[in-house]
Amino acid sequence: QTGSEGGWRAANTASFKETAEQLGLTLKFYDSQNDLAKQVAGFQQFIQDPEVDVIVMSPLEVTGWDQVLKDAQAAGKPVILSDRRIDGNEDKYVTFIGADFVEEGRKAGLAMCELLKDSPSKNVWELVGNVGAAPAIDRGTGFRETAEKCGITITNSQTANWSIKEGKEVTEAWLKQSKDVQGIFGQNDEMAFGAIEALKEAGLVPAQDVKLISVDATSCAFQAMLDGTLNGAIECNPLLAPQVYEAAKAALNGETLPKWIPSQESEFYM
Ligand code: GYE
Repeated sequence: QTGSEGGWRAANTASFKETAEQLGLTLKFYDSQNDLAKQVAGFQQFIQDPEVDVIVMSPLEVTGWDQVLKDAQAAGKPVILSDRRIDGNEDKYVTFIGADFVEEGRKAGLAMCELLKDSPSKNVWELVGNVGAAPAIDRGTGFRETAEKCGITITNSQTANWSIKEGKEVTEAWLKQSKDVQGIFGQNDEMAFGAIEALKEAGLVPAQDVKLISVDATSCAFQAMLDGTLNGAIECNPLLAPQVYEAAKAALNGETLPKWIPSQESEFYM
C-alpha cells in the first residue's frame, strides 16, 4: 500500500483487510509510508517470500517498476495493480483495477464550468497530489480538457501532496499574492479541506466567494457539502478489494484478464 495519507486510503486499506477476512485469504500488508524506495523494497520482499502467491500494489508513482516487475515475472508471481496505473510494462502485470482518473478530472472541470457559468472572471487554482502519481497526472489532464473549454484559466497549480496541511499552506501563500480567484480544484478532498481553512482565515466564504470541487467523495467531503463549504465531490471508489481478489484468483487459475478493469463511480453535489 502507498501509505496512510488520508480518508480515501484508509477506506481502501480497510476494504483489503475486511474482504481478505471474509474470503479466508492470508493478507500480508506492507505500508510504504508514501516513500517510493520503501514501496520497491516491500515489493521485492514479497517476491522473496515463499508464502506470497500474488502481489497486489497501489503504485505511488507511474515509473520505477521495470526491474521489480521483471523479477516478479521470473519468480512466477502474478502482479495486480490496484487503484493507480503505471507507465508501460503491460506484459508484466495481470491487470490494473482502478478508476479512470482522466474522466474524474473531466467531470471536475465540467462541474467548475457550471459553478462559474455566470462569473465574469474564471480564475481557478489547482491543488495537485504527488506529482508522479497517476491520479495527479491524469486528473490534471482531464480537468484541463473541460475547464479550458468554458473559459476557465488555471492561474495557480502546485503540489500539496494530498494533505490538508499542505493544501492550506499552498492556498495561504497564493492568497498572499492575490485574492482574484473564483474557483479551487482540489485533486483530493483533503487538499480542498486545507484550502477551505485558508479561505476562511483570509475572510473569504468557501463555496460562495470561491467555488470548490474535489475528488474522492469521502465522508468528510459529504460533511463539508452539508456544512456548505464544498460545492461538489467527484467520487473515486476506494472499495476495490473484491474486484482485486477475484482477479487474483483468476490469475492463479491461469486466466487472461483485460489489462484494465475500471472501478465504478459517480459524483455528488451540495
Ligand atoms: O484520490 C487520494 C489518495 O490513488 C485515487 O490517493 C487514490 C488517491 C486519492 O491519496 O486521496
